[in-house]
Amino acid sequence: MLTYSQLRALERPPLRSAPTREFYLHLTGNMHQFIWGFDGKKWSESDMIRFQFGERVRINMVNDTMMSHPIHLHGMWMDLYAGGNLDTNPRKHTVNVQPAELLTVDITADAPGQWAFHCHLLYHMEAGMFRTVAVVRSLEGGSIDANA
Ligand SMILES: [Cu+2]
Repeated sequence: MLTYSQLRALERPPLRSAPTREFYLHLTGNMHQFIWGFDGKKWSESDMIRFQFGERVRINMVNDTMMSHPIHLHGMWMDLYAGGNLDTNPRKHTVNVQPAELLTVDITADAPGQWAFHCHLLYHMEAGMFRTVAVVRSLEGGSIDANA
């Protein structure tokens, strides 16, 4: 079986560097009750995920469910972390996270504003597996400036 660790970028995309911040995001849900979300919360219960404009951030996605989830980020690339070679890690807009898998992506927050971040199975998205990513000037707080 082919895996993401076998994928290589043909040429080095721009803006590659090591992340300066990272966090874990759990993909959560229940097939029987049809509840889906991130970190045990559906979208309406959750806060925005904030990126600081220009930062390089790592998300460690942990799939706690028994289904695979194609996780899609609008507006920015996700560089698959495939062993630390920043030259050849492929970049994707959607990554498929398998059951019980830890999948790591690095993102350059180069797109000010608010972006959708969600499971691309639309019935999971509608059940709550959706977060808003806000690329802001400062992580210190203050109002969300859509123009960062
Ligand atoms: Cu899903």
